[in-house]
This record gives sequence, structure tokens and C-alpha cells, in this order.
Amino acid sequence: MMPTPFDDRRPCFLLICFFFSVAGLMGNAVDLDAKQPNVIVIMADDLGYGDLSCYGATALETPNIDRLASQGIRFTSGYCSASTCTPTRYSFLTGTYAFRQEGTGIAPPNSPALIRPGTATIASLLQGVGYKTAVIGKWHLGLGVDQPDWNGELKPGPLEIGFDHCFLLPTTNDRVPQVYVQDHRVLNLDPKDPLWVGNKKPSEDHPTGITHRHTLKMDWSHGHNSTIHNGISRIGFYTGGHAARFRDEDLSDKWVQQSIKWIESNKANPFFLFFSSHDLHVPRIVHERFQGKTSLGPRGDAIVELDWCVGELMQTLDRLELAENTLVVFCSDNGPVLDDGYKDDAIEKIGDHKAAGPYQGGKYNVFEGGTRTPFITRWTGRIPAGVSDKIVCTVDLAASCAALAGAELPSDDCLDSFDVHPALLGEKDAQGRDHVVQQDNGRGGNYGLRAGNWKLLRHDSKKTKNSELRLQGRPVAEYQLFDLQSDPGERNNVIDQHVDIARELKDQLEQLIEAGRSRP
Ligand code: NG6
Ligand code: CA
Repeated sequence: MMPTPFDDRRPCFLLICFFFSVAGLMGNAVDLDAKQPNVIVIMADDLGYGDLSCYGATALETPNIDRLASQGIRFTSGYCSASTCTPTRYSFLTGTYAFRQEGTGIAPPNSPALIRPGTATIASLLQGVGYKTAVIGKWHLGLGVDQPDWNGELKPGPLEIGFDHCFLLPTTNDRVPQVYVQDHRVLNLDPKDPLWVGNKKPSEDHPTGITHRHTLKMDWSHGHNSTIHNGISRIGFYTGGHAARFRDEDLSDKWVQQSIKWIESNKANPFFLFFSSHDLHVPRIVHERFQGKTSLGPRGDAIVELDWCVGELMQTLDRLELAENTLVVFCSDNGPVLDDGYKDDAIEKIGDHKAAGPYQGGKYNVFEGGTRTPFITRWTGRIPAGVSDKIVCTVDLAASCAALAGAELPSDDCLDSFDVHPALLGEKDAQGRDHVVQQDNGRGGNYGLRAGNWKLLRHDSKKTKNSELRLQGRPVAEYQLFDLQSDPGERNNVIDQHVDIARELKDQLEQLIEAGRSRP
């Protein structure tokens, strides 16, 4: 097979150095587009707009993420496409809004793979143009055909949709089981102690968060009362697989270690790493060295642990001299929630901290707080430092990274992914999106449409979670309209004053949903 120009970076690097010096002497601009950048997407879990010091938090400090922001672009209108995890991850990877696909709401422990093999993803597009690709961290997009074969081959999974390597927490850590999946197998599984996962109590005497509540190291507040592991009861039941089970406290260390190892062995190629953190999802059990580090309790400590992970990854890029050829994107999978099922003092210790910043709502709803989240891009030497108010969304990363890597988008995939790479790179006069659709959880839920400074809410289900309206016990109107310029907190519904605008936006939203795609 003919070597591609990217099989070995050394000659390429020398050539570029030569090009740089000649171009420098001639005073010409260098076309960096010619080189495929590495891409690292760091996705936080349940991190709100106001949870980082670079986004205004004062109750804690996030020096590493702040440094990333100060060296790159901090977006003030950066979105994830849904206010729960599974649909945001689905749309980030596939470039298609999750509401177009049945069964993409929060995935249960035994969920089959939600992204069908053959679907183009950000990983398969980059892999197709010579990238090495890996996902390390939380998956929560299902494994297997009908359900995961925990004791056999776990496929299809990431390796069937464009990843060369995966090292995963299969679902989310408040769901069973607490084991790592490495490529197609549960790591360290002893065949003599098979792993069983189910949604019914396996035997009468199986200890649960209800029967053994007094033994728990972190009590539950709602749900999360089934099988106990590491002193924490979870959603769902499991038995066996004892040698494979991890300690919650070690997740971040393990993933950072695995990521560093993988970057080191793949640095000769262009690479794409999806670092999928579990911080600050429940149960918020951080490593001992971060426990008690903030006044906010475990939720704040988890933000500090996340910040540490980002610092380790940045240091690795510096040490390997990769920062100048690596686009780092930092984002979140949905907005914040305080009590998400465990008694971890998140509400009691919140003080003046505003997890969603100036926005209303958070996880589970379509107010801005649900999807407008921290969004930072950094590419040393390529991205000018600054703050951007351009609208960008995690669903755009597939098309944007494909464009940067020289991969062509298939016409019938990545149906909602816009190439906004000029905005992501802070290029002069670059435009972001002019609209973005927000959803809560899965198909058939509620929608938000932000277009310019207008925001239309469509509550099909007539109820909303985790917002001021719910807390006040007030019903939610089917349609509401807000002017985000004067009312970023979405408190003043102006639908009756702007009937024409509301009608236009209703039509636009309906059209975006019905058309089956928004990318031309
Ligand atoms: C909910 C869980 C919540 C969390 C969420 C998924 C209960 C009562 N609540 O059903 O704790 O796990 O699912 O979060 O069980 S996400 O960030 O992965 O979408
Ligand atoms: Ca989440």
C-alpha cells in the first residue's frame, strides 16, 4: 500500500519548518489549512454555563480551563443540542439532531447501540482521511445489537462507527455496571464470575439501596436505589464481574492515563480523541485528593477534578509539542442540575453560585440553561485569543472538523451539521449559525429555537423540568417567545406583542423538524 503523506509526521514537519522559514522571509501568510490538525473534544457532563471561573464563577477556580479559554476563544453562544446526555452525544457524533431518530433519549443500562454501523460520524469521517481515532470516557450510546453481550463481544459499538479504539464507562456511572469496556470486551472480566445486568432484582436477598440504605456512603434522594457497588446504590441491577469493577474515585485518573498513553502512541498520525468526562454527573464521587476542595460540596469538587483533567491533557500536548497542531474543543453535554438523585449537598451548599449563569433552567429542559453551555476552542498559533458571540453547536463539530481535515460530507448523513470552522477558529468576518434547535430528551419532547436574538419555546408535552416555572408550580404554555437581548433569563414571554415573529419562528421550527434535515 502506498504510504499517505500523513503516515509519518517527521518529514512533513521538517517540510513545514522549511516552508515557514521561506514564507517568513518572504513575509507571506502561511496556509495552515494544508495540514490536518489533531482534534481533541473534551466533553464535560452536566456542566453549566456559570460553572467555570472563566464564565464568571467565583465560588471556585478552574485555572486550567481558564487558561485554555485565555489562549483560545470563549464562546458566549456555544450550545449542545440537547439538555440530556444521550441525545447530545448522538448528535455530536452523527451531526444529526437526535430528535430525528427514535430511541435516542437517556439510554438504560442494557441499551443496544443507538448509532447504526454505516452511519457517518465525526470519527468515521476523520478516520477516512487518515486519522487515528479514540473515545475515552463515558459512552451512554448503547452497545450491541439487541442488548450488550457483557460476557462476550460488545459490538456494534464505537469501533463499528469510526473509532479505532475505545476505553469506556458503558453507560453513566449512576447506572450499572461499574466496569470498563476496552474495545470489544469488559476489561479484566473473569469468565468464572460472569457479569449479569438487568432491570429486575436477581434474587430476594440481593442487597439494594432500599434494603441496605444504612450502609451507603452516599445516600440517594430519588431513583438510584437498586444494586450497591462501592457503597453507592445505582439505577439497575447487576451481579458478578467483581474483578472487573472499578472504584468511582479512580475514573478520571484512569481516563487521563489512558488518554496520555493513546496520544503518545498515535502522535505520528493526525488523531481525533473524544475525551468524554463523567464529571460532574452523579454520583459525584471524585478522587480523594479533590474531596472537600470547594465550598460547593461534591458538585464543586467534581468541577475541580474536571479542570485537573483538562490541565493534564494540555500539559501532554505541550510536552509532545503538539499544541500548535491540535484543535482542542471544550464543551458540555447538557446544562446543570443540582439534586440529580443523590444527597450530595449540591443544593445546600450552592450559596450564590449560579450554575447556569444568567440563564433559566438547566438539564432536562429547553430554556437557555439547558443547552447554552461553556464552549471553548484553542489551537495555539492558529486561533486568536478572544471572546465570540457567534452561535455554534456541538452538532456542528462533525462538519467543521471534516472541513478542517479535508473529509467530504456524505450528502445523506450529518444532516444538521454546519461547517462553522471559520467561527470556531475565530476567523475575521466568520459567521456562526443563524439559528439552532434545542431539544430536551429524545424524540417527541420539547423544543427551543434560537434564531438571532429571538427564542421560541415549544412545549409539546406541556410540562417542563428543572425550571423556575416548575418550581413555582406554574403551567407551561405550548408556545412562548423571548427576546434574549433584553431578557436573557427568559422570564418575560412576549408572544402576544410579537405575533408575526412568533408565527415565523413556529413555521421555521416546524419546517426544521418536518424536513428531516437542516443542512442544505
Ligand atoms: C435520570 C436520572 C438522573 C440521570 C439522568 C441521565 C433518576 C431519578 N434520574 O433518569 O440521575 O442519570 O437520568 O443523565 O433516575 S444524563 O446526563 O446522562 O443524561
Ligand atoms: Ca449529562
